[in-house]
Amino acid sequence: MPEITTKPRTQVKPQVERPKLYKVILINDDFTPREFVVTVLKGEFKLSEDQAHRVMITAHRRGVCVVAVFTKDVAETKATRATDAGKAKGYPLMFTTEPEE
Ligand code: TYC
Repeated sequence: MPEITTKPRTQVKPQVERPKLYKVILINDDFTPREFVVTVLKGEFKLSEDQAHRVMITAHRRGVCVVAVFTKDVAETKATRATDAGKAKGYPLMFTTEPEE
């Protein structure tokens, strides 16, 4: 029996697209104790003591530091939780999110 082969006429779009990623950014302030910033970075972002200290000191010196990159939902949830951890102690500690270029 002869085989009938058909060629697809249209290009099939890939089914999965890479989700857009968002940076979580730590903002410096003059009031939040350094050690508290390090504790929040370790707790919420699972950074090591060394990584957390580097991120904190970079924000302290330069004004801001990228903490990590996540999907939009995860970045926003973590930024909110980390900001709220400071608020709960009366500190103006602030994390924001921003889409990656
Ligand atoms: N600048 C703060 C201080 O001197 C420490 C600090 C660092 C606060 C980084 C916020 O994102 C921050 N106590």
